Amino acid sequence: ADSAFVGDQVKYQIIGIDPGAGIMNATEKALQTYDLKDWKLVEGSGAAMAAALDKAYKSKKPIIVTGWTPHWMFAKYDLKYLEDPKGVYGGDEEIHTIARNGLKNDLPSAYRLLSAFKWTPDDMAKVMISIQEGKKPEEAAAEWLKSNAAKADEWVKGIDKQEGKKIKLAYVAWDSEIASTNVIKQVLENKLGMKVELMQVEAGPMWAGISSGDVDATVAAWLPTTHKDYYDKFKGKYEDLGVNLKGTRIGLVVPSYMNIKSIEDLKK
Ligand code: PBE
Repeated sequence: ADSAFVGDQVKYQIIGIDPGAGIMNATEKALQTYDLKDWKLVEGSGAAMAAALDKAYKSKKPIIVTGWTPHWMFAKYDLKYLEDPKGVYGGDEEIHTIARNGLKNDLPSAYRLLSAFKWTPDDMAKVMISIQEGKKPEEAAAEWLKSNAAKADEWVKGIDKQEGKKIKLAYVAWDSEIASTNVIKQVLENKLGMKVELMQVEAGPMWAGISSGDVDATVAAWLPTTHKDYYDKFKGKYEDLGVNLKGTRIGLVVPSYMNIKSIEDLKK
């Protein structure tokens, strides 16, 4: 029933995503910090989390998920972040572009483009939403680039082509990163003439791949909080090319019809 304690309503489960994601570490920390001993964080994937949310939402059932912004789910459903008075999930974040050491010398044009790549949460959300509505990631990226040609022109301004040169980008199958990675891939290909290989991996291997030099770059580093462990662990073994998007957020997300406001409400 609606009046039951929220823990009983959702079987003391928080629906998580892939185990390497920063939000999973943050949520384990939250369970400790808020002393939520009875609760369990369920591992899965971004897609499985979204499917569980969709199912619950359609029947107005309670559910708690690990969520982040930008994400299409905030356009599709009426959702809210649970307040985090102890600040476990950090505040506003940024997404950074990270390159392997030596990329500047080996692929200077790609390096310059990757350093110049910058867009907004709204831009990213547009690509994510059209993928969610059924477009292939390549189509959605191409359409966004067509209607935002001035932005891409700005990123490549004054940069020489590197016709036929190969570059390897790593990303994790989070909806936000599927969007950004497909956009930058097409700019590297269509504007600089490069051949781009995309490697879909987990978060740990993504950071390890760049740090070992097996991968050239990623546009999927959430900082300063979400990927702090990776950022610190591999320090010196990669180059931080700076921010490509500002104004992200992570946390626990519930449908607005749920009668709780704060992570503290999860404690009996
Ligand atoms: N995310 C989306 C990632 C970063 C991008 C919030 C799921 C994470 O938790 O590592």
